Amino acid sequence: RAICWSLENRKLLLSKNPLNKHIIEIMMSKQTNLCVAADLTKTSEIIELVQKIHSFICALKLHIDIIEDFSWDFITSLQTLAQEHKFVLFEDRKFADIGKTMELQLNKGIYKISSWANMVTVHSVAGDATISTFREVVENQNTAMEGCLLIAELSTEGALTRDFYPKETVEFAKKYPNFVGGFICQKRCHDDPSFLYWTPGVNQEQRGDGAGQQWRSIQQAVTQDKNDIIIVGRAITSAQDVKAEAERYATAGWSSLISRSD
Ligand code: BMP
Repeated sequence: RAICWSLENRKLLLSKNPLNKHIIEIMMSKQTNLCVAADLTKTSEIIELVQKIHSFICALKLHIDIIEDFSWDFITSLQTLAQEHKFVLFEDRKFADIGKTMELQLNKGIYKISSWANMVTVHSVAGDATISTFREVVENQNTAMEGCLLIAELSTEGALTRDFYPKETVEFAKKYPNFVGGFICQKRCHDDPSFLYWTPGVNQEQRGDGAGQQWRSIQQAVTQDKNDIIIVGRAITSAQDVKAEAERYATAGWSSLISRSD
């Protein structure tokens, strides 16, 4: 039987995973599959950005370690905005170490990521035992964490995430369906609609940044490559009119998603 990939059809399946349940509800009620990458280095810049774009996003992706004036007030402000305007806080930490070290990086240090991030990225390179340790930590503690995404494929030129790599990553995810919500990938890397497929490397105007990043259009990312959620950074954050650009990406992203034929 053919799988139907419409969100409506996948809702029940997706809702078995706590992270995906949260995301799908936001996506459907706000009609957006846009995640903005807020790669800015000042807390005030991030807050200003969110104030402009909150209606158009399902997730706000951060690299907390690039912020120069980190504070707990900043986290509280983000949490208030996320609660009020319904989006998830996504820390793109790309954990990639032994389980014990990942646990320390998740819970300790300056940022105490697990105390506020609803989701994080995890590399599959260290093997699935590390993912299982990670899951245990999250399940046995009182954290903000709802789940994670595994990095199946990177967007950069020459990335080693090819050949067997995405496939083996999918095998790891299948072992922890309650914890792994989906993948960071370029092309939909699995035929299971209970995962969400998130894709960076999206820009309507430019094709590369001269530093290895490879961009393609929303149409390519969603219609051809069959991803669900687009992750967009500079195309929006560097725009003259940030709000209008966020709206343009959200509208185009959503219409590509809902008009996809499979
Ligand atoms: P931009 O749209 O400005 O290129 O930003 C893309 C964002 O997605 C960055 O935050 C980057 O860290 C992240 N990212 C990526 O570009 N490619 C990947 O394969 C994985 C990522 O997390």
